[in-house]
Amino acid sequence: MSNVILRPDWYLPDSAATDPSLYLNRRQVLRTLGLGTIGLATLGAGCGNANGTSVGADSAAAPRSSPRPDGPLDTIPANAPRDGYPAMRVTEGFPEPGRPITERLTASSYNNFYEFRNQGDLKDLWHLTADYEPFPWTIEVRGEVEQPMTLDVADLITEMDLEERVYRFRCVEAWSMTIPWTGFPLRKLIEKCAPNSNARFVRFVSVNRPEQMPGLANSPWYPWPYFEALRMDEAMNDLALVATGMYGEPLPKQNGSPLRLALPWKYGYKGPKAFVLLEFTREQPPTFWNELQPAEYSFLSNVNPTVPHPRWSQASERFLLSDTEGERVPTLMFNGYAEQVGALYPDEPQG
Ligand SMILES: Nc1nc2c(c(=O)[nH]1)N[C@H]1C(S)=C(S)[C@@H](COP(=O)(O)O)O[C@H]1N2
Ligand SMILES: [Mo]
Repeated sequence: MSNVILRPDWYLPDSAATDPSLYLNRRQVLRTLGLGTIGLATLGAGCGNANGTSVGADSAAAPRSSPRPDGPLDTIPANAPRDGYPAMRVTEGFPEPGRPITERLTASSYNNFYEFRNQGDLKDLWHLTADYEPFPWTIEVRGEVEQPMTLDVADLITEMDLEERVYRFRCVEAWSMTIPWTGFPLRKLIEKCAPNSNARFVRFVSVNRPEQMPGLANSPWYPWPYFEALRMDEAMNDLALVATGMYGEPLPKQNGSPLRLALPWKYGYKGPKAFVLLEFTREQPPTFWNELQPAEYSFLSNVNPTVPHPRWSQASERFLLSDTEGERVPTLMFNGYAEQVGALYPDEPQG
């Protein structure tokens, strides 16, 4: 489907990006930017008064046996398939992001992945992923399908034509990045699953391994495992991507290895990481954040600057270019993808 294919440009060695002092200074830098405050506000949003820092996180932590990774990119699993990497960049069918790509180390060291959250700087979790072993990995497919099946993810990655897509990424907490994902359309995965004509929604459930994921052990008040869902017409949209990699390589663990969804018109939490189940349903399934705080996190959760979060405006966002550069910019309708997805949401204010 692509006439325009560009070779990714960020393979050029960039010594600045690998200077450890950059990420060692992160906390300090983010505090200066005011991001620490946003993070704390969101913690309250997500789990009410069950504030993670008040729990004896160390005593509850899963035993950690593997050595701490040296840096955020050392968490790319050694046994992740690399066939098809780096993939050719596709630019047809959706707009250019209109802003530069976020620095790679920032995208892999400022994360939301509650299964790994511990204490302190809650975004700083890459070093807690040592015990997590994504491969081998299978996905169970069930519900309204012709035939339930189990898919091996390494096979899937090898068999799919991988492509690179540079998407804008917007978290509900009002920060954003620009990410070069590697992956394949969710539509292709769904076609492989062969849903029947009763299927109106598709539900995703993330992995639940408390012995490998310290955040699971430390936050029993959440309804683990993480669960999300989309309407079928959303899931079949061209923009919906199954990401298996980023920046030309397989996903680091903290970014959702071995696979996660990238839905650029929705708030980040609509894209489950590390899912192990795909279930096709007739009825709208419950979703994790919506179940916890329905007034704050809707089922659709499209990026919409005219619909404020009850506790903050969504009209603008802090665009994180690097650990030290975070400019406040206006948020765009459907995160800039209104032309691609606006017709799916006739009831949503689009002014
Ligand atoms: N399983 C799972 N998936 C998840 C989350 C999570 O905590 N657990 N966090 C979500 C949120 S809030 C965001 S913003 C993105 C963050 O992706 P990143 O860390 O790769 O930027 O993942 C989403 N997917
Ligand atoms: Mo998020």
